[in-house]
Amino acid sequence: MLDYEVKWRYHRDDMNAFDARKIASNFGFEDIKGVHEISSGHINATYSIDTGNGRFILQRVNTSVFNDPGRMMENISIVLRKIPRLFLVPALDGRPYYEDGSGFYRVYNFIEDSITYGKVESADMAWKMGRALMEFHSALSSMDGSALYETIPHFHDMSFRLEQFERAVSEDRAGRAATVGREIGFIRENGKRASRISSMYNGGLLPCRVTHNDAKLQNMLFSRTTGDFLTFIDLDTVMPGTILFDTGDMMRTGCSLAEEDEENLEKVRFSVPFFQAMKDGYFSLSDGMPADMEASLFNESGLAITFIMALRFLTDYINGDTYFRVDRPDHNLVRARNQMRLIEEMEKHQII
Ligand code: ADP
Ligand code: GN1
Ligand code: MG
Repeated sequence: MLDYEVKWRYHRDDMNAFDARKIASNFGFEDIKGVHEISSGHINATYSIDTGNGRFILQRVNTSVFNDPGRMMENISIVLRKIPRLFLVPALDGRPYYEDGSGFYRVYNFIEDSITYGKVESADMAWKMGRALMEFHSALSSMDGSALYETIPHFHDMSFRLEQFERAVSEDRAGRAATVGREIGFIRENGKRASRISSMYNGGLLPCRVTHNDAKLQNMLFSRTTGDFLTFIDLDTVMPGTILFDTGDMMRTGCSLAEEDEENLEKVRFSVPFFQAMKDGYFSLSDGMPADMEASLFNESGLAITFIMALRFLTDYINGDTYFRVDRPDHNLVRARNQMRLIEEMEKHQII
């Protein structure tokens, strides 16, 4: 069986099929009143569990994506000391996770009154996003980036991602490459200019800091009642990086008027007012951060990260959907096209 077929099965059949009640007992929860699947993330399997002591988030970590989850949990434990509201519930043996032959599991407190969004709804919300990201960066700015373990090596390394892409095209394991010639052309035409930030970071021209690396809107929790930002979640990729990886992800997901997988490209428009508000929010708290070089590349970070997502979604489509959770066969292709359109929109508005 081909490797990608095994992973497809993992996503399709097995991904969410763990016995949450049984696993929860290893964290001391015996009286589970309800279990609800949350399927908005693309990587892990997530449930909310209602217990006699309140609600919690139980996750099975995707260990084909995170190869050393024990070390990843060490990173997360360090970072959580600096982040308000979110904490891990230890397993009965005291470790911040439980592991057996069926998988690798962890429990977080459930952030009550929280909501996540697939797209920004107002300039005020965009401002709050910007401010929240700067608060996150500032909270971690005293830490030495290189002290953290790299949970996914080369995660934002554009040359590496372009190599993976070219390999996927030449192997063409799912027989899809011939149907996406236009999209392959887009990647090849724009790869070089979109690589600038990644090359500068690899060349030591940008500070190595502790960054989130998945700072998309859906990984930010807001209050349902006040609309205020509550916390970042999904800390699995917190590791050394440049803050531009995060500002780019914030732009990618916070300035588009459509969700990442909107199929109707007419709806994929870049909001200049949201962008201005987000930027104002980010720079409303400067705190000696970012450095001039980082600040000058803020707009370009939107290109870098939107491009890397177009590239990764298209690569996954060509590989036969081995990585991101998909709900339908063309899901990754739709996402890739959506991101390409967003880049065109950034150009149209002379943001990049
Ligand atoms: P993935 O790595 O698969 O993206 P996430 O950690 O982002 O998984 O979690 C998936 C979803 O679960 C989030 O988008 C959010 O809706 C919800 N979620 C995760 N952690 C919490 C939490 N501590 N409190 C409330 N909701 C949460
Ligand atoms: C994945 O786990 P989730 O859904 O928050 C992915 C990110 C992508 C994002 C695109 C570990 O994030 O890199 O930007 O999908 N996470 C990983 O929505 O690959
Ligand atoms: Mg997530």
